[in-house]
Amino acid sequence: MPQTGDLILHHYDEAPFAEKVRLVFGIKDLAWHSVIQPAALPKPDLIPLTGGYRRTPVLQIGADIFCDTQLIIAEIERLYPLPSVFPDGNPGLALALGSWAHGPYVVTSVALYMGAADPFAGDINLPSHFFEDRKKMWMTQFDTEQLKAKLPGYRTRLRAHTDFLNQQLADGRAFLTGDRPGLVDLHALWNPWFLRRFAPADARWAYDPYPQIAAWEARLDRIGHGTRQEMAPAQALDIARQSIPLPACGVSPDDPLAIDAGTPVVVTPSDYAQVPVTGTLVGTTVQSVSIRREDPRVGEVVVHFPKIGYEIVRS
Ligand SMILES: N[C@@H](CCC(=O)N[C@@H](CS)C(=O)NCC(=O)O)C(=O)O
Repeated sequence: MPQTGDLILHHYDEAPFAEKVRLVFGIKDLAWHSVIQPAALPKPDLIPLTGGYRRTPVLQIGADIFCDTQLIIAEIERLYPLPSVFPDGNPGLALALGSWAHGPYVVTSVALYMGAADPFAGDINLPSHFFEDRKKMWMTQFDTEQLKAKLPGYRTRLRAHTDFLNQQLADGRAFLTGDRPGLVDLHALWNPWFLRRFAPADARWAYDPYPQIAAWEARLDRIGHGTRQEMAPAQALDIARQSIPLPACGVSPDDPLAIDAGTPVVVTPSDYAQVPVTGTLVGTTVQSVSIRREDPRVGEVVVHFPKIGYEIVRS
């Protein structure tokens, strides 16, 4: 039976951003509930929780909904600090590296996949409208129709990004920041994990020359995902409905946002999948923003977003 405070991850198995969180569960040896959501729109069992945010993964704890791996991983680290995802004691650097990972690094591999002659070359289970869905979703980063001529540029940049990994692994260390795995590894794993599944030929080209990368990937793979238990989407929605969101942390009067608690606001990703989410501002921290929403299926929920990568304006 699920308990109050249980970790419920909305994801799908092929999602590389979700793999980051699954590996955090593995590093911390946590038990969690897995709710499989569609890989492409529509997502009728996710949107009642998020109010429109469609990206994967989303973490649910009762009626609190955490969007974006930046915030999801920070929240898991706060709740379960040991073993830390900052094993070398550099949390600020590891978190800041998210802006590299979620920006130029990820976009490079996604462009290679989207621009491939056969974008379904991998042996993965995706809906038939996946590619069309992603074309629209990535429109703010690149025009898929124009990608072919740009692939050499993306390839040469991928090699430059990969060189960062090789520089870290050059002294024979097991993980990127030392002998224990952490968030920096999870940021860097994104591209090889994604390309090996979605564009195997590009992955072979990119990583076969570097056996140290394959050995590092295998070490990360051995961490596993903690203890996963499947949950039906309807059960997760019922849990949200039966739960009360945790008390809001309030809005600091010196937050440069200068929006009072109780004000209707809209929060929108600023990079891609720019679907606005409307709610009432109930809290901000230096890193996050929280809004309360009502939904006929799940009742009152509080949705939490990181500030970095999101636009917050009065509605
Ligand atoms: N910045 C977000 C990015 C998440 C993201 O782009 N996830 C991909 C899947 S791995 C996605 O949402 N694709 C569209 C979808 O699942 O609907 C995060 O860190 O969570």
